[in-house]
Amino acid sequence: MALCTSMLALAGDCPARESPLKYKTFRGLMGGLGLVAAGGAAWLLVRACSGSETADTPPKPLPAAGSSAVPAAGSSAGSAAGSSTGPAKDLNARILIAAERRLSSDKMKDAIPGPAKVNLYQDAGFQQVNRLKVDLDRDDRWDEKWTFDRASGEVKRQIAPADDEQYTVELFLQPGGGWAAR
Ligand SMILES: [Ca+2]
Repeated sequence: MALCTSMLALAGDCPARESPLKYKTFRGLMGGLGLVAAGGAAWLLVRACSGSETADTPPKPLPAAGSSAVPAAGSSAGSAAGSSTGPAKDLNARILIAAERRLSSDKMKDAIPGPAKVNLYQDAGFQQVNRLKVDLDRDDRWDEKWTFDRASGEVKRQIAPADDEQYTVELFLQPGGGWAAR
């Protein structure tokens, strides 16, 4: 039996080493191969048919190709500081929601999961977040500072377009939801 083990183990065919588990694995493997073969045959069939019928009608783009048009989250971090479309708009909406929080301390670091770092601050005397800072690219330099005047409802957004903490752009949240300079 030792001979069998040593000789046939290489071929994976030794009866002494046969076990239900191994048989199951074998069955699974063969089943998988069968599926692959069936899939390949079906693919060839489809390809043959479509090849004869779509000579003058280009195939529709695959759904996967269309999905690539959707911008990936955070793909434009750092360059979209002043933008009001796409991921930046989504981020701004999430920031405004986060800013409605009432913190149990004076600060909440990294309050929004994602590529941008957002720190919330609730200074003494405030019952909810009254300012926040945004680091779009997490380079430890703030790209934006937001201030919430809870009495008037005014939301001021100061932006450092060069990511150098020089806040040269100042925008205010408009009643309709957009941003505008004063
Ligand atoms: Ca930054």
